[in-house]
Amino acid sequence: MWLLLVLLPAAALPARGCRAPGEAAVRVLSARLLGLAVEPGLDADPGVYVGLRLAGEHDLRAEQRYLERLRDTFQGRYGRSLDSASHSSHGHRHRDAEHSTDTRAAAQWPETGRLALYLLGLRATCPPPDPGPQRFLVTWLKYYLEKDWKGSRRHGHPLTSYYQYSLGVLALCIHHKRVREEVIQRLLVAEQHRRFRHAGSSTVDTEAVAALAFACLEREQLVRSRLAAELRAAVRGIRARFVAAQSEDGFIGNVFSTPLAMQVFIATDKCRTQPAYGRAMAALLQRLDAFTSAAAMAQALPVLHGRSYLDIASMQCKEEPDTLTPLALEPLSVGPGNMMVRLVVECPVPPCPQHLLYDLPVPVPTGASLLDLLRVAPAQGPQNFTFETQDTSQGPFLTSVLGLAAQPQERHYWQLLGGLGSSLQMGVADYRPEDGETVILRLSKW
Ligand code: B12
Repeated sequence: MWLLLVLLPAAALPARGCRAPGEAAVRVLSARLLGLAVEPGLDADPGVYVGLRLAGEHDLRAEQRYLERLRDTFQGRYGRSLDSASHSSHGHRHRDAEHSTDTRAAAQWPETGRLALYLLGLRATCPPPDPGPQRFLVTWLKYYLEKDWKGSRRHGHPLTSYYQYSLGVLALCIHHKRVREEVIQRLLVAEQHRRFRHAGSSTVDTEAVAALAFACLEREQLVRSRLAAELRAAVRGIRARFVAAQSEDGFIGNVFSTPLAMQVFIATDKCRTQPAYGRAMAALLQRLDAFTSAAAMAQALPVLHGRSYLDIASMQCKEEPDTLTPLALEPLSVGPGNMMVRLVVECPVPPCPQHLLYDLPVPVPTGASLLDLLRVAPAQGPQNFTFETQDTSQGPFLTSVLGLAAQPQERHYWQLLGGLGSSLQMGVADYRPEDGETVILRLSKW
């Protein structure tokens, strides 16, 4: 079955004339994403659905079931008007108690990015779903963008992040909905002043999504000509910075941000003329094995089919090859030998009792992940080593260490670093330390 899958020709999908490599490995990646999507237990994720829809081959029934799972979540939360949500949050009684709790929660903390990805997914669905219920979703997304925008005025940044804010602008544009020019201006000014940087991460992912939003607004003619010219200049600047930032090995930012950066070349029709694009594609094809989480795979698949999120706006429902079958990821082997990794926990921000909370060598089987290591880390004195994670489509996100939970509203997070202080480029489940290495968990602000 494995062999058959690899030998079958991949469907060619030349979208807007950008090269789709059509390699067997790309098809395997699609099949693995499908495998993760049909796995029971994991919550459905709108970004994963977008990835499945922008791939070349499909399992249409599995995609339909996945969409139904998403619909259950999102229609429950956003399937009614904002007015009814604000009424229910002021104590009005509802027949459907569960529904009203869900809508009330929605009215509080913006879920800009997930809602934007869901709307992108709906627009990428064939045949197009009934547009009626989408009306409320669009209103909710506009409301979240405004909340984010106000947050950004008070604190100097959106309540969620510039990444999510950009996704919000992009999704409304793909649905051909206008947003206030001030909302766009704020993103543009942040880009012009290079405000996307935050601790421990490069700006490439966020710049790429912002550039896609700008390119969409310009292409769909949703802004006045003066602003359109500014957006065009910003996209040109971002593209030039990507070319300058490309490393010797072909990546832009790192392996995980490269697909998003490549989307900008596709969306602006530079994929055939810009050599950086071809180099990035070659580099990506060499490292498809790095894409192990559903979210990472879903972000890589569009460019591997020569597509960007902007193609969703002009998606035409033709017959789609219903030929994909799910493939399970083989677990990586560990052992037989053992290794020693030094685990350090640092807490340098205000709520911390002291700076250094933990520092011990931990014996683990060779090839163990950081997550395996955390599970067996020994007690230091009277204190057991404890930690908590939360499942996301990127994998388990470390939320708490030694009883100290990072407060997302304070923009605190448990950052993962190597011994020399460099931020790791993978999460706890994917990172595999080497013998003798030091790993630091540090409560940081981003
Ligand atoms: C913003 C962001 C963050 C913020 C998230 C907080 C927030 N409220 O927004 C902060 C700064 C906390 C963060 C932390 C980390 N991040 Co980050 N992050 C991003 C970014 C730019 C956008 C994510 C997003 O908003 N997606 C859209 C929303 C709608 O989707 P979502 O699924 O709801 O997003 C949530 C999860 O993605 C989660 N999250 C964010 N980063 C990570 C990383 C991992 C490994 C996990 C499991 C979850 C996770 O927080 C998001 C917001 O709630 C992505 C870029 C990208 N290409 O995806 C990188 C990205 C996901 N992060 C990455 C990494 C490596 C990390 C860290 C491991 C860095 C480090 N060395 O500490 C840590 C996670 C450590 C931990 N505690 O487990 C990598 C993941 C690579 C991979 N596939 O393994 C990415 C792809 C960046 C990159 N190009 O390298 N990140």
